[in-house]
Amino acid sequence: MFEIAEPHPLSLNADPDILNDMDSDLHGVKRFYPADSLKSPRFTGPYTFARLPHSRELEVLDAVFVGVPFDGGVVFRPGARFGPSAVRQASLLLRLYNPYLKVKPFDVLNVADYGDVVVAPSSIEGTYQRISDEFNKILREDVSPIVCGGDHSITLPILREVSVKYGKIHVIHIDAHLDMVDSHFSQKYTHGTVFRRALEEDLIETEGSVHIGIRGSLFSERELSEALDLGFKVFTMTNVEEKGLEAICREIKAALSGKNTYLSLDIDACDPSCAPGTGTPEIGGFTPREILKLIHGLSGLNIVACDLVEVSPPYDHGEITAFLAANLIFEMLSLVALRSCAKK
Ligand SMILES: [Mn+2]
Repeated sequence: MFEIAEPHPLSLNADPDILNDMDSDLHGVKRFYPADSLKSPRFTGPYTFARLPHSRELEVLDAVFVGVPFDGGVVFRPGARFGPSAVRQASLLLRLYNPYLKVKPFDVLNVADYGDVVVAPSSIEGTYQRISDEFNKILREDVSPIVCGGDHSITLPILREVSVKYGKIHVIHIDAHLDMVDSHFSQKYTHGTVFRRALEEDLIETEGSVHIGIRGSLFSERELSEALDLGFKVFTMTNVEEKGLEAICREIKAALSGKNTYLSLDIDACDPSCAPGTGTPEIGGFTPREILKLIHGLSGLNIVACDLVEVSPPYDHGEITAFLAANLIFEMLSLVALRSCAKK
């Protein structure tokens, strides 16, 4: 069984009269809440994540949802530039309480939708500069970014800024792929090279860092062993099947307890039957129940920032990928909220 924390008193302390007001005042502190869907229908805009207010007032915020609509790093199917808008749209049904993790994230954290980074669609270098500038601002104000991509190449400049703030960072990388290729078509910066570049730039503390969900055909018989040589622990889907998620989560938690950790979730970790809208689908992935179990199994870790990447709406069907992604981002936000509870 997982150890899931009892509700923290801070997670349950909102005044019910002001709960849900978009821009309330609680004991003189400006508070942000999702719009009340009992007062205004969910499909009335503007469309922000979970119907939160749009704000860049970093000085009063604890966490922000940030869209990074860039897909210039893909090597196969594009479309992830439309990920943030589809995820916002699919997030309109999110409510206030997380019963799995027993936390009300919007009571614990002042959260707003920061809007999108203004990327440069034709330039990965230009986009990286803009991502760095924006995340430098966010992190400098002690605000936790909850990021929605975009393809996986956006994670590198975010990791650069996270390591400026926290030093070398531990990474939990949930993905069908290792994303440790040296280059694609002689290009060093793609969505498949991101963790190799991050290691070369000395951004990641490899001891305790993990790739989980790895599966599918590989570039060579050495790809997996080379990744292991670079220092991450690897849990393939076969390992998941044999060991079980509970044992794996226990192992990850034992290694990363108390350590500053970045959580990066590529939606292609999930099976194409429940997440078809992505750039590089691989069969045999996590079901929604399994990915929830994995995320809940990480509760209690010191997650300082996180991303969910590679949602490609043009390849989605009936918004199923976007709905899955929106809900997984709510779970990740809840992990960040629990970290904040533990610190108070
Ligand atoms: Mn990836």
